[in-house]
Amino acid sequence: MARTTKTRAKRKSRNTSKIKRAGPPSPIELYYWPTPNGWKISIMLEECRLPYTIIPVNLATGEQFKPEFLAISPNNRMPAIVDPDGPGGRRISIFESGAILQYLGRKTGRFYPRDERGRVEVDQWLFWQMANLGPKAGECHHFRLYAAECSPYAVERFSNEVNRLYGVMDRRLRDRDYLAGRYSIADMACVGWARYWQRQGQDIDQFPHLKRWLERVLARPAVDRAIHIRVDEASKVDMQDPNVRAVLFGQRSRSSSVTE
Ligand SMILES: N[C@@H](CCC(=O)N[C@@H](CS)C(=O)NCC(=O)O)C(=O)O
Repeated sequence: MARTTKTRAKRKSRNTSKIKRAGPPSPIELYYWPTPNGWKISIMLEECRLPYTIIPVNLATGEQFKPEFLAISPNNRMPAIVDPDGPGGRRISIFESGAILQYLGRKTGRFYPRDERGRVEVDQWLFWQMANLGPKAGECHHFRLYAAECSPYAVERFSNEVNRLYGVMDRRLRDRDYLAGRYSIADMACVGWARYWQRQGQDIDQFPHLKRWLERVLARPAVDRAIHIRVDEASKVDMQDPNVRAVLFGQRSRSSSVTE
């Protein structure tokens, strides 16, 4: 896998020359491709100013199926991270963007409240994204943009679901700036999907509170940096290329124990 390095400078430390300091934190390895799920983690890393290295996982050529990637992400999906300074000072690997966000929130104490009530608020909206907005918007993109044949039923079904979910968000945001009150990992999980409302056949003006939230979150410098990380190979992908489509669509179990 190609490796691009993007390491944030360590923040200035106070002058404590007599105190022996540990070295700079080892960069977190982010297995990444520029999609709404990948952005969740690049946003959190940028917001926390954690040092990290991007390891592109070229989904178009099937790098998600390489044994070394499956060893850390058995569902053949990115994002995944490896933190060399995990619990107990030992390396840890994590897959599933929601689990990664919670881990980074606990590790840094940022964007994920410590008090139980605050944490439950964030968890509800994070899980809502993982179980609803992400999967439904993903299918919406698939049937509207990538499906080989137009399936009006599927397009209507998933466009309606996204519309319903945007209505849920809009109501939630009527009397608060962010999904869980303060800006949190729940907002980071949702913004990459919501910014594609046009691709999902939606009219953002139907959702004024969601629209303002989207503008607010996208205006954050860390979010702007995170969603514009350039991965050269990704900009060359042609989703109409039969080889790419063969990798991405129609995946079935690859377990050797499965017989057809
Ligand atoms: N629930 C997973 C979903 C991740 C996911 O669907 N990633 C997509 C890109 S957005 C992927 O890696 N696709 C690879 C493939 O379809 O083979 C998460 O949130 O981490």
